[in-house]
Amino acid sequence: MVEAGLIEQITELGWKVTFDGHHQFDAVDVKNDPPIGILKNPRLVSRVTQAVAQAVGDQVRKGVLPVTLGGDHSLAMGTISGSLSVHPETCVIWVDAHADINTAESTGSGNIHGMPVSFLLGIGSKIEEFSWVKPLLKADRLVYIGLRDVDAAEKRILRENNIKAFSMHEVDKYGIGKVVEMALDHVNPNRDRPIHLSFDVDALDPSVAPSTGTPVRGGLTFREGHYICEAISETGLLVALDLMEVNPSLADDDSVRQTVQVGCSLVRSALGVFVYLVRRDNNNQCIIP
Ligand code: B3U
Ligand code: MN
Ligand code: MN
Repeated sequence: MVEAGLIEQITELGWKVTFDGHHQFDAVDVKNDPPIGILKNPRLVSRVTQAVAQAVGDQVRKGVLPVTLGGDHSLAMGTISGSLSVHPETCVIWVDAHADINTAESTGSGNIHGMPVSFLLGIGSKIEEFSWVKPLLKADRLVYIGLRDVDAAEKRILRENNIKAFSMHEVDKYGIGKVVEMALDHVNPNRDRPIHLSFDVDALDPSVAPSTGTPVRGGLTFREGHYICEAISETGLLVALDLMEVNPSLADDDSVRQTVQVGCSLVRSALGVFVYLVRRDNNNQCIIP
């Protein structure tokens, strides 16, 4: 996405952009990373996401809007921890085909990208390696859009924790405009809380975004995906953005080009309304313009 010109495109919108570089997290030197239970690459994922939490938190604290491009959606454990460490009242809009809310007990795959939300909520058994992740996210500050591939155990977790989710069924039923409005009414009824948008590109239909690890048919159209970003941009409350699971190593050249372009385009839409954002008063409370 960076090679495809994203930095220039955002600059063109009027933002002053600082590119932080392609983080390879050289400091994260994990030579031996056997599974913990069935969790795969736990030390690597933990250390990278912890570094991301620090990087994102530092930017949000300065009043800079961090855009994190990924990569495995477990990264959102880091990005959302970063946002919440600065603005505890932040609400999260999670756009995805998947709920990514398995716990260490419920996961069937052991893939940590299927689990970040449970870590952020502090549900499921605690894993020492991830003890740095504080349960700062409240279930009523989280809303999903685009779900269509949710494990039975995840459905139970969503129900038990009373978590609001707008699946593709609701998108079909109400239309995307109404769904975004209802989602915002749920997590941000007075439109006064900072918003962290975590957008997994596999929320889009695979015909729109094919180069991703776990495509699922029946997803958001090109316009529905963009509408979500535009509507959130319009609130003026966006404090951090993740655009995840774009994987240029998957699929043919045309598919990669198409997916990278749609990823850039979603980021432009989310940053399209140029406003700033969250300032603080003397009591360290957000001042929303
Ligand atoms: N729920 C399954 C599948 C999955 C979740 N997120 C993705 N796939 N990308 C799991 O592995 O936890
Ligand atoms: Mn995801
Ligand atoms: Mn997904």
